[in-house]
Amino acid sequence: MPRHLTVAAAQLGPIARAETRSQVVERLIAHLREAKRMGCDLAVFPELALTTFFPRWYFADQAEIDAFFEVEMPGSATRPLFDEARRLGLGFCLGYAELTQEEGKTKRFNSAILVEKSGEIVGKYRKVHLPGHDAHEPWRRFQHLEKRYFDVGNYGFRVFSAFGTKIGMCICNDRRWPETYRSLALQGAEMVLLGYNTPVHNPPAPDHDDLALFHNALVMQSGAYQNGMWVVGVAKGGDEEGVPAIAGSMIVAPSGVTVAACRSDGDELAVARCDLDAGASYRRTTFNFERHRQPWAYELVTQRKGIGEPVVKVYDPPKA
Ligand code: ING
Repeated sequence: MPRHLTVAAAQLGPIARAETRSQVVERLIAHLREAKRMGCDLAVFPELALTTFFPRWYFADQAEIDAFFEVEMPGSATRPLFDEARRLGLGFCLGYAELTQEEGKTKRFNSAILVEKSGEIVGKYRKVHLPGHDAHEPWRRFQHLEKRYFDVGNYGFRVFSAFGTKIGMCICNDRRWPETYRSLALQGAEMVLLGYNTPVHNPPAPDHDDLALFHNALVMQSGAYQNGMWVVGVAKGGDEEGVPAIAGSMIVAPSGVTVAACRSDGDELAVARCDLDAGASYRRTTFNFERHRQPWAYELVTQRKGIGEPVVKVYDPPKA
């Protein structure tokens, strides 16, 4: 019996700093209703989908920073989103800034949750790869202070049984690192959901700017194909507070082919009816991890003894 999941990449255009949580939640609810009309089971929202991408600014005052964080999920402003999703019978994935107490310490994470059609939170992820810098760097046209404002995610990469499949999550910069997809695939993930805020201009490497959309597609299509998984990547795009960000939201099949994509850089849905068995032929042949992978070979085995020839430890490969 074929298994299908109809998924919406629920792209957002800019969120102004002045936009309240309730105003943003109204936009998210409009997406949920349209996704339901289009027959979706699941809607995927971008990274930090409740506020403007605040790491673009340096704030000296912690209280100003913390105003962008959620101290409970759902909270009063986000409960209408959960209620509407449950009423519609739709699940969703939501990126947000999480402020929490752990072992008596205040922690701040760039997080995402997976919410089933019942309205229950069935998965949570905290961003591992934090890009950018932690000190204020006035030379930049805009800041990218994720390393200053967030702790490194402490859940690692995990897979959640939901929507009749196994779903992994990651966030934005995570999508650029092949280990992200592989560690989820090794746990049996059939689909990876991710949101992103990606400025067109990367101050330390302006020569990469023209390739921003190409790199965006490259990393998600590669991740999908090399692991026989569906990848759903959802942007917050457009010119947000004077900083242009790429859009390019897309749904990529395990073949690596993009089967649905947004055309605008505003609020837009891209929808695909995903065959959850589409990855099987890749995982059974080309990317049969059990048959073809050689984990012992991937260790970094070179070490230098002072100056001179690297010492490379030679392994006797385990008997096949
Ligand atoms: N944003 C960017 C991303 O990885 C970035 C950071 C931009 C990295 C351009 C490299 C080049 O898509 C976030 N939020 O991670």
